[in-house]
Amino acid sequence: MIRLALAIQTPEVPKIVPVALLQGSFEEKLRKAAALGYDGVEIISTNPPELDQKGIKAQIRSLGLQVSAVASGGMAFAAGLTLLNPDPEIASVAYQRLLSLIDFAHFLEATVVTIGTFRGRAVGDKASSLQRLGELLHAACEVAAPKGVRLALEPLNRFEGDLLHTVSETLAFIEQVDHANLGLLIDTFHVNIEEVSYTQPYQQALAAGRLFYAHLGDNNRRPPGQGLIDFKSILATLCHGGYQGWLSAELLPLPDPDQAARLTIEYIRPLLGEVSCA
Ligand code: LER
Ligand code: MN
Repeated sequence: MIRLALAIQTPEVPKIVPVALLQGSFEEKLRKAAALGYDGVEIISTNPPELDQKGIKAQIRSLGLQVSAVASGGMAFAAGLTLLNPDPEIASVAYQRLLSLIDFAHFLEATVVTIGTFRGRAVGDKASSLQRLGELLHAACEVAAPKGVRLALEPLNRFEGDLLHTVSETLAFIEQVDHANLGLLIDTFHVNIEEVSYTQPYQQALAAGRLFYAHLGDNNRRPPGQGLIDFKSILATLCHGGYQGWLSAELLPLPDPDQAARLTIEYIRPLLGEVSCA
């Protein structure tokens, strides 16, 4: 079954993450997500040990929500931490924080930690940066695997990253890293910029058994239905390709953070029904 989530940030994140949704306190965000009919929340965190983790888990549970993933995007957007940071001390803190996101995901019974902007940019030549990234992700997967957590690596468009833009190059990289717990997060917004088809990247990732997670955002990064992307074809590909994971709204809070959340679910739920995947 495909389930719907939306990205919200936890209170310790030092700045507003530009693709986080909903307004109010963390508890209010959870209540709004549940009231809108979302199945879960994607939790953007930067430093989980600072949080009341037990309280958060209890709130999420009491509202009947699940945690779709713990997201690392806030590390880069709000905390200045990236895995390939040229400053080795920052890179080391970033890796330790990744381990804490894995622990947090395990605690919240989430099976995915996302790796998008958090990987950082190439330092020196791309080949050695990818080699380093592969080593770090393999080591993190070794920690994550016994906890039932998988890492979902996201191809990013050329304006936001300089490593791994397309699904096929990210898949080749993942196959080289060669860990069962490393797979793909495909974000419609990045697909629209980098790929030659809306559906072929999803088919390729599904055929390889590596599609772990999916982000939703239209070509202008507004809610689905507010732009040009053919979401019906994407949903049909996912549904008929046997995708059993989450679709998570990770997009600009336009026209405002609450309406963006509402517009997304009002557009996507019926479309899942139309492709016989409700
Ligand atoms: C950034 O554009 C993005 O799509 C996030 O998922 C990155 O972590
Ligand atoms: Mn994304």
